[in-house]
Amino acid sequence: LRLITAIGMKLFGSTTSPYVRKVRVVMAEKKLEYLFEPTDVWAADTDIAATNPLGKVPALQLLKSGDVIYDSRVIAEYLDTLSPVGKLVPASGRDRLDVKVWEALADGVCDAGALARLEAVWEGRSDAERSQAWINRQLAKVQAGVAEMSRRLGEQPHCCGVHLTLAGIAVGCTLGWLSFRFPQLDWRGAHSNLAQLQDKLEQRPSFADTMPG
Ligand code: GSF
Repeated sequence: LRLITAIGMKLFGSTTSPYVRKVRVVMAEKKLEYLFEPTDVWAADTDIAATNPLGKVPALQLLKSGDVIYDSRVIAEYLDTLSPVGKLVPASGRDRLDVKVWEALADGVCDAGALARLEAVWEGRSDAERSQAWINRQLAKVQAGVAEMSRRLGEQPHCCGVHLTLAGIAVGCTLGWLSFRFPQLDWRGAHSNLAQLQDKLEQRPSFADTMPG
């Protein structure tokens, strides 16, 4: 007997975005199927705004209703409700709060890193318009955020509790993106506990199949 399930979701995204990767890893860990629509939000002719008025990825279209949901935190939390397989966000209380703060921290590091990178490389800005002071301000947040991840992790094998949660997924996507975009930051050299965590995460098929680039 073969069970045929219609694929009900389309994910708009790129293979370099850490936020998109977070959603793809959640999909894989939850064993959910989806269509992937490669989307370059920086292309001159992008029509992403027709899907997400904020012009950003990830955006997830629910094919039955046509509704589009964003951003990655909303999508990840929604996906976790779709299947009981591998619960990634605790239902309530302190554990739930911990996972959400970890995710905010990990995403916040990417937010600051992305602002620094865009200031340095965005084509819409001339060299005279680029501010090194702004880049430094954002990179300081990246450094402080990574240090806080290391402090929070301590010697635990997981960010929260005794198995993988959305916290670990968000942290892994952030660290992978930092290695990809800011190799000179050398977070591995500075924080061996995070390096150990990342090595374990990257052995999971969900991570191995979604390496940035
Ligand atoms: C951030 C998405 C985002 O900045 C989320 O989904 O969690 N808080 C949101 N996406 C970037 C791509 S990337 O930097 O990963 C994006 O789409 N930027 C386009 C733009 O015009 O800012």
